[in-house]
Amino acid sequence: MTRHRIWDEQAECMTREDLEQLQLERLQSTLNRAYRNVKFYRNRLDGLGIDPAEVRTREDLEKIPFTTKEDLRDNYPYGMFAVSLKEVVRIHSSTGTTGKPTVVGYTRNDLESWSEVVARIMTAGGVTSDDVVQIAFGYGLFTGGFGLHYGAEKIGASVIPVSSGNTRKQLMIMEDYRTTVLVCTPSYAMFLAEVMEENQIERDRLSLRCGLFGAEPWSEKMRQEIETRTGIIATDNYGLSEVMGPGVAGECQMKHGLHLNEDHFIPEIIDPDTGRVLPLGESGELVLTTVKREAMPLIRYRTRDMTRLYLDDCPCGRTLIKMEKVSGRTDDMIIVKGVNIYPTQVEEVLFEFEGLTPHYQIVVSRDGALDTVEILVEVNESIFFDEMRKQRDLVERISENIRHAIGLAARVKLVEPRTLERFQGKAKRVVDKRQI
Ligand code: DLL
Repeated sequence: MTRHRIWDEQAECMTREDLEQLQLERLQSTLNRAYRNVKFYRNRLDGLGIDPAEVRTREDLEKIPFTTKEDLRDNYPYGMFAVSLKEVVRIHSSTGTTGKPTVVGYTRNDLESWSEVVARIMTAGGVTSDDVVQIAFGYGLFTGGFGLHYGAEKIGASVIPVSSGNTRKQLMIMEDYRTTVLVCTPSYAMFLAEVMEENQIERDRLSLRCGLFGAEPWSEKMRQEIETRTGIIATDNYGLSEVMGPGVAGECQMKHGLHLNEDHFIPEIIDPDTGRVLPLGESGELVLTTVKREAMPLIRYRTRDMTRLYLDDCPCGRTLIKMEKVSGRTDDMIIVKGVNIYPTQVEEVLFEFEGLTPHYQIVVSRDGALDTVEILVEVNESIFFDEMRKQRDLVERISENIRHAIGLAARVKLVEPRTLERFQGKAKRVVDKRQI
């Protein structure tokens, strides 16, 4: 086996002891700066009588309250900045589907750190200076496009900043410019694979080798489907704009958990209901503290993402803590009759059946006092033309497996090929009519 490439061996392969020492030093300086320069943190710590100098261990960090999305909104637009605007050289923001978006600032050093951590996860995903990288994430306020762009450039790859959308053009570029690495959301990769098949673009006419996918939850089954249909190695990478953007964590080609850049972000897992910190290995909500960021340090930021942290001996040699593939967001999770459902659970089941496409939508409605779940699943042409009896039989089998997987009866409805919406960015899988 070839030696695994590592972008920054010193940072990514540290002993746990050295890493924890480094984290602590950086944490202390972050807390001091946040206390001195961000009114929100000063008021909060003063209110609780906490002196940042008292935080001497990782356990002490637990005394500090969480920072939430609401806190960022309350301090809109620049209230969370720890530097003056003069030092800020870039501004991004989160999508802000509800209320005001959250604004994120970067100093020149922050941009440098950002491109470093993205270079790490891209190298882990297989990117080298010989690659031609097609970035089909949106460029703009969303951090996906620019984030991956600067990481790939740092590695020295040839970057094509095509941005999102225009699927035919994406495929033309992919073929003509001999793209070797595709960067986008997994749902868009799936859609590209579909359009490739429709247009009879054979896999071997393309030079694609790897795909680095992220920005939304996706199941293992979805990975297998993308890999089989496109013939590439697909890895997952994770991040969020509030703490920086992509580059927080990413899989290596072992595809067994995401290496989290712990020298930049201290992770914790909490019980989302009680806020209690859970022991290593347990599943819960990921909380991140930035320890290198200058413009906007965040202390114990509640990501709302559900995952698990663990340590293992990854054959790639990285010693950074691992994060399991994110199963979903606490706010994407639908609670029906007290049962928690994540779209990825439904996705896993759908992939078990022949004749279905990976396009689906979960619709939750309220019928009187009763909540009902309907799952719309797009079928492919072969099933569509099948007789009614076969279709009914398929619906029954899907319903049975879904009931088994989520512990709840859902109505399954097959819909015609190409009728559900396709997404060029993040897919929206749930329509919750109860809130309307
Ligand atoms: O999605 C940053 C990003 C861009 C990550 C490109 C990876 C690649 P936001 O728009 O702020 O930032 O959305 C962040 O997306 O809290 C998760 O809920 C979700 N998310 C991001 N990556 C993954 C992933 C970017 N690999 C929110 N798996 C996060 C599951 C993900 N969910």
